[in-house]
Amino acid sequence: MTSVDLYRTVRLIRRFEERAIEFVRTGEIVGGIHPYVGQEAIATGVCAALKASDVITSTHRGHGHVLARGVNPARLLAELMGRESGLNKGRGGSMHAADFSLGILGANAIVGAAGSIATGAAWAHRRQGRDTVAATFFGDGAMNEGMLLEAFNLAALWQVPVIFVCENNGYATTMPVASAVAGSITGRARAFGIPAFTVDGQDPEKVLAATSSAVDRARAGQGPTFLECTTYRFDAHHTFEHRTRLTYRSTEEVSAGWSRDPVEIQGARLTASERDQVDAEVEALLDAAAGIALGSAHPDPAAALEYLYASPEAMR
Ligand SMILES: Cc1ncc(C[n+]2csc(CCOP(=O)(O)OP(=O)(O)O)c2C)c(N)n1
Ligand SMILES: [Mg+2]
Repeated sequence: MTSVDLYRTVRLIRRFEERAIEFVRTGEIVGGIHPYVGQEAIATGVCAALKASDVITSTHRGHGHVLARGVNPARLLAELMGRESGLNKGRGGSMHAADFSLGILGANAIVGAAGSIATGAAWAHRRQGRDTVAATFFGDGAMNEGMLLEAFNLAALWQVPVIFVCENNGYATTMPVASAVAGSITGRARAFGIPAFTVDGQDPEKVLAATSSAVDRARAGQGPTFLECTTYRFDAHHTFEHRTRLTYRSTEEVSAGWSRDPVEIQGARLTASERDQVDAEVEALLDAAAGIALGSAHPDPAAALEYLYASPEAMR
């Protein structure tokens, strides 16, 4: 994966999210989204270290994860707009993107739940003799969910090839980490005997390097690794926040966050012309995606309940 490729992904996620926020404002996306703006380097670096046969699980803030995994932006945007041509036929929406053909076992709106799905999947693949690695993304808030701690336990006990990626953006909704998490985040993983590292989550190359080592360990049968990627959420917890006057973060704090922008950190590694070319490619891709999504039909209300209880086979 070249520096240009990593830049393309961070830029694609950033511009996808900015356009999605705009579609929330215009009402094309109903109900809002949890923007991934500021955290793009994590999805980019982690997914760049995986093979096509590997699997991931994602969260309520999951657009970046699935884009980095190779989902077609037109199908994701159509999904957010509830259209029939969406990734999940418009039935899943922002928080449930899944595409088994790309190893995306699903975003999950239940905080802390997807870690156990990834652990179970990695364990099952290993029992079937495959060399699959699972990466699971979750926030600092998930560190207080029992289900995730149970997943750490079995992953360590059974040496499951899973990579736990904690995106520590400093807050769970409006709750600062220091007010919610006792002890240290990596210390919790280490308590289960899981090697745990803190990584600069604003730099895709550092995330890629740390994840590559974790993938090597997992494939060599050495079990799980925990990566705490330190980051900052530049935008709202959810777009509803744009219409409120929450004061849990000062403007100074948010500006300080923007001073370590992953798009700029990676962009600085490209020449000006390389960067211009990628930016133009991304805009063209997203222009086309917006055209396709806006031109797609809404599902027939009479068919609203179809696919909700589909077997995994039906989602292919
Ligand atoms: C089990 C559960 N409890 C509460 C919620 C409501 N909720 C949605 S997002 C969120 C905050 C999650 O914070 P974090 O894990 O740090 O992720 P971030 O939003 O910062 O990306 C909460 C409490 C939920 N979805 N699931
Ligand atoms: Mg958080």
